[in-house]
Amino acid sequence: MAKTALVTGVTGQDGACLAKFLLAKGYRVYGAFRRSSTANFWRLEYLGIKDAVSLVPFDLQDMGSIVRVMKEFRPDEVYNLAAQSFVGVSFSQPLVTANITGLGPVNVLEAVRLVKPDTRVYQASSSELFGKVQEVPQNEKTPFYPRSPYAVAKLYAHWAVVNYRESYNMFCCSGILFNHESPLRGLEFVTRKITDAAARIKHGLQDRLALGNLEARRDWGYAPEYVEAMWLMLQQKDPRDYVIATGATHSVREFVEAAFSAAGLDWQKYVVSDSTLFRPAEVDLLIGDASLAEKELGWKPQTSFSELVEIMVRADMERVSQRA
Ligand code: NDP
Ligand code: GDR
Repeated sequence: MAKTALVTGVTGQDGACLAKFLLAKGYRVYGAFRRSSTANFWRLEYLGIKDAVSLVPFDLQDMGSIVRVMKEFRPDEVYNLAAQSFVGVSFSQPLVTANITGLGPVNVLEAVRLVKPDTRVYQASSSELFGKVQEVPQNEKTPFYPRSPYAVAKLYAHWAVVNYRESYNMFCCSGILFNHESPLRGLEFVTRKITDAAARIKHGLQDRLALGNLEARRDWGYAPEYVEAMWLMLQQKDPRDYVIATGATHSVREFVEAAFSAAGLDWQKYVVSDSTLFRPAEVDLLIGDASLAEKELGWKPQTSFSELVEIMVRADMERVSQRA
């Protein structure tokens, strides 16, 4: 019998990448998506898997809808990737973010507990939990210090997972994933905003790129590798939370330089600073130590920073040239 997985947030970057990964492993994949007036399946179409995923409507804020999905499909594994995931917007929409990103995962945990408590649950935690970092690099034992409504909400969900594991002996765990990017990244995130702009400027469709804080440093990895780590966590004998990261850090400025250079452009001619894009509180430096994941999951990052930038620039150049 094929294993079954429910992936929430299947229309997002990670949901689409994970669905592709699980299908290749022979899983039956139920992709949970929220209804909107305009269909948003471009990532599943880009990966050529839209028809292979069984799409089920639900909303993370509506526990009844998750209970119904659990009762109908009784999945072996649930990957809860759905969230209001944009840190910048969380400052202007803190309550929506708290409801979706903080309380939403508790709806999933409760639905699993009530309907099929032996289902294994993965929760998408984040390096944003480290925020104002208390040590460098950050590992599973580093104290948290969230710096945004998004991170505060994720912290609530993170501890809810620990609590369900300890209270009900459920197999649930969180991956504390550092930033991971790909050509499927949303355009609001800085990497994709940069690679898309570089491609559009190169093709004469745009003449400037406004950015906020260029000095923030992130540990950027390649998304298709990170979804494998999610799966590995649910295949272990015992549930445990893991940091997933590359162990290298780069500034936004370095990302801009590399991306514009890959597009054959001098970034200084096009990039302007926009103070409205600075955040009320910033996470200045993230760099992860994923040695526990390497030891216990056998997981190691494969794609370097410069390879990641090239993959993203190439994909955006192709996309833009097809439209131009
Ligand atoms: P995206 O923003 O690309 O995707 C988020 C998904 O959540 C979308 O499918 C979105 O649906 C869905 N969603 C949002 N609100 C609801 C809701 N109320 N009900 C149902 N679905 C909803 O995020 P990523 O794929 O990049 O990230 C996946 C998860 O991992 C998120 O939880 C994110 O916070 C977390 N994370 C991501 C990291 C990264 O670097 N990418 C690093 C660490 C953690 P719709 O398409 O309709 O908007
Ligand atoms: P982040 O990603 O906040 O780390 O969260 P994002 O790409 O939005 O920001 C990274 C850094 O770049 C700076 N920055 C800008 N950011 C955006 N979006 N737009 C700009 O114009 C801009 N200029 C500078 C930001 O200030 C920040 O320092 C991502 C999300 O995927 C989360 O869901 C996830 O949990 C974390 O990564 C790990």
